[in-house]
Amino acid sequence: MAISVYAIADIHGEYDLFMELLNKIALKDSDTLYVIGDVVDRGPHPVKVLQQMMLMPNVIPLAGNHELMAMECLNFLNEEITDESIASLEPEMLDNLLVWQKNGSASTLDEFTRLDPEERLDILDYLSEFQLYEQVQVNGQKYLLVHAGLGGYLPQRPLDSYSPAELLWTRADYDTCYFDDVLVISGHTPTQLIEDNPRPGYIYRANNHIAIDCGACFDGGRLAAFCLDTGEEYYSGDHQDHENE
Ligand SMILES: [Mn+2]
Repeated sequence: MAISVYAIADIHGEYDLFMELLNKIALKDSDTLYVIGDVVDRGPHPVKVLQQMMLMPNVIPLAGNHELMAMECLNFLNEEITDESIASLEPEMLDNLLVWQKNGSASTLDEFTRLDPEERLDILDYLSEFQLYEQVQVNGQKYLLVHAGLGGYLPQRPLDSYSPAELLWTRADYDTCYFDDVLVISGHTPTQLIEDNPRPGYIYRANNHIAIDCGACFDGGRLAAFCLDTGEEYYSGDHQDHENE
């Protein structure tokens, strides 16, 4: 039986699009699916997507900048209020909360607060497993999977020397080929926003970059899956505005 490897990025709470896309690629238990960050925030059901991923041992989750923000804030908010936690509400934590709020935290917080304490801890445990990047080889082709990056790029710089911010916040430089023999698959920047992209809103390939965030949570956007074995692209139906639930 042929085994396939797929990548999806920037699901952003779009549970229905995620399920539709899983159906479309007919993901088998023996296949591997890398989810390259930004599962949470913006769209309606971030926690529901996380819980679905938790049921799937063949999903390998990588962190996005939104998971970084959510982790910091949820770990803080989930602690019991004590003298100590009030004292730790320093300007830096207030700033973290504000930045997260500006970046679409509402749906994540809303679903998270509806969970019982045990379910909350399961979510926090799961988020703590998310890796910063992953290197894989499929059919002899090397890939680097990373949400954004690489801030402070230098050709000889070892990957483990990049900071979380450089990997998860800095937009990829699609004009620069980072590695001659490695294809870099990233999300973070909706392909609608890549300059001179002939196919905005679809997977973008140039200079050994494969950009797969097709703006699922935005009007006119879609969720994309990239098959590392075949280079095939799969898309959810176009994003529809959903009713508020
Ligand atoms: Mn994103």
